[in-house]
Amino acid sequence: VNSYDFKLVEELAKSKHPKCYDGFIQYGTAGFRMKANILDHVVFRMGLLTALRSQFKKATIGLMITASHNPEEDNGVKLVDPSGEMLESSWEKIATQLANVEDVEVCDTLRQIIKEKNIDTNFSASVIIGRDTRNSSYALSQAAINGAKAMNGTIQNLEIVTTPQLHFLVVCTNTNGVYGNPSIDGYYEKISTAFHTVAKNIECNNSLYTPKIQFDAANGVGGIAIQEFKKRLNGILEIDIYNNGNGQLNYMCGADFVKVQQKPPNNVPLNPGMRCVSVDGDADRVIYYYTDEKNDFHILDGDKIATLIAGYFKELLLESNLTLQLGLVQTAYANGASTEYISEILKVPVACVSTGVKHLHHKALDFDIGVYFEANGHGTVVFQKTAIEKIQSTAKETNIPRSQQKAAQKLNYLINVINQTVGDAISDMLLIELILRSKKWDIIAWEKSYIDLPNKQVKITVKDRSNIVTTDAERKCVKPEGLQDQIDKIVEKYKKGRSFVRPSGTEDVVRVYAECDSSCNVENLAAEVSLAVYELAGGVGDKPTK
Ligand code: G16
Repeated sequence: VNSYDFKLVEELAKSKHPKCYDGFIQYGTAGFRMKANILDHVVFRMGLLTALRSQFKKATIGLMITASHNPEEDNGVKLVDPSGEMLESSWEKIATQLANVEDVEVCDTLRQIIKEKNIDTNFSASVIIGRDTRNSSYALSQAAINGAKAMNGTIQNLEIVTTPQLHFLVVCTNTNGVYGNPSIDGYYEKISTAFHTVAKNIECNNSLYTPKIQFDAANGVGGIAIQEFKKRLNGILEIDIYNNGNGQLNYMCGADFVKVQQKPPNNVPLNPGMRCVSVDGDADRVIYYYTDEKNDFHILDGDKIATLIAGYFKELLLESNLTLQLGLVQTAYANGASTEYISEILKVPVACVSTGVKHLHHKALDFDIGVYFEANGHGTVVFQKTAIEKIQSTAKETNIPRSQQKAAQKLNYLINVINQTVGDAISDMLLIELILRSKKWDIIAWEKSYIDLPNKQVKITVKDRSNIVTTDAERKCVKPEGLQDQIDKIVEKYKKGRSFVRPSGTEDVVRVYAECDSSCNVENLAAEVSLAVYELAGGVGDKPTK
């Protein structure tokens, strides 16, 4: 403990990064997220904590400054564990405690963490820091650096990167380069090389698939990354980029806007049948969409992505005669039609967990190959080490039918297109492009695999969203009393009806999800449930109406 300069830490906590917010703040779905102007002390303290986490795990830890899909004036901080996963939940509690204590208590809290976790303070802490393109992100990243440095941490500042790039680098560093070269160039190189290898063997002649997409970068950091991929994939995939930093971040554009509003983003031309992609502010979510000849809008969300990937991997596993257990993980937001399609048609085991990629990622590791996606487009595929070894040995096997070996080879290359460390909008998009290319599908053929039930998401503002408590992977509401009974009664009236409510972990709202047999009915269902939330959970502002 003596190796730290606690005097300096206390000085910084009191004078340079003082607490300027009295409310209770919580490590949420993806770290702390709030208005950027009250976040400085939180980020400084997370810098301190990251160094301790690094010493505890004896590995490099990541810290990302971003509020992802939230509006420009918000910001946030999330910690990345050594294997690229989100921070372990027991440490979320520690992070919450440290973020809320008074300035004078910061050092004692650190001492307590060191003692309780028996941290080896002699281990040299190592932290990788990145930030998104928000105006507030630079200053906040400096606060995080001040914190990590005060705890003697060695810092690698990546400056502006996508969240998935940061996760990638953490894993590459901790695997000593086995997962990939620990540099941003290494990230582009690994993914684009694998993309080239698969794509060059798939002809696009006589195919519904055309190698061209329109890309909405949400005016965020995804624009920088896609620009680099565009260069590297020149001649193999044409990418037209829109909302590339000339407008407000996530405003009327981006994956969250498209999914929640069920509308195309601003500034992207509507060319009937053209495959369009929207990512979010830190490029970890992806949504596909198109408009048809009648200008009707069609969305292909995380559920459609998950089923496309799982279906294709199942085909490759059959062709390569590999017996690996493939599974899919969703949340309560998954469209009922997708879950039915996965279990009845694809016959792939499906699990449902709470919102937050941290939960999905964890569950997906139960399978040899785990595909996980939230309906909002956040997800990836994870492979057990033993599964990769089996795939690789079959890919090298010459004593088997050529088609079997070829399928294993394809799987082997696809693994390198995927950023397994967390949902990565661009690597996901490139995987989808390769699958569509292989299947000779345009976006309409893909959409036809199953028909989504009409669905709607609504945000309700309440006095205190922590009054809403859920269970059963957020599908049932246990508090406030009586709300679930009301929801059940409402849902009963709608054919194929389903609805649930949960407090958001990234915004100060309660989310309502509804789905049923028709788009007209789903409006009513969502409105009725919203009203019940408003009335029973202390709604503020305008009352929801039918
Ligand atoms: C984050 C999480 C996602 C989650 C989303 C919304 O996404 O990483 O897993 O689905 O927030 O969470 P909530 O409904 O609790 O607000 P992002 O892209 O904003 O980091």
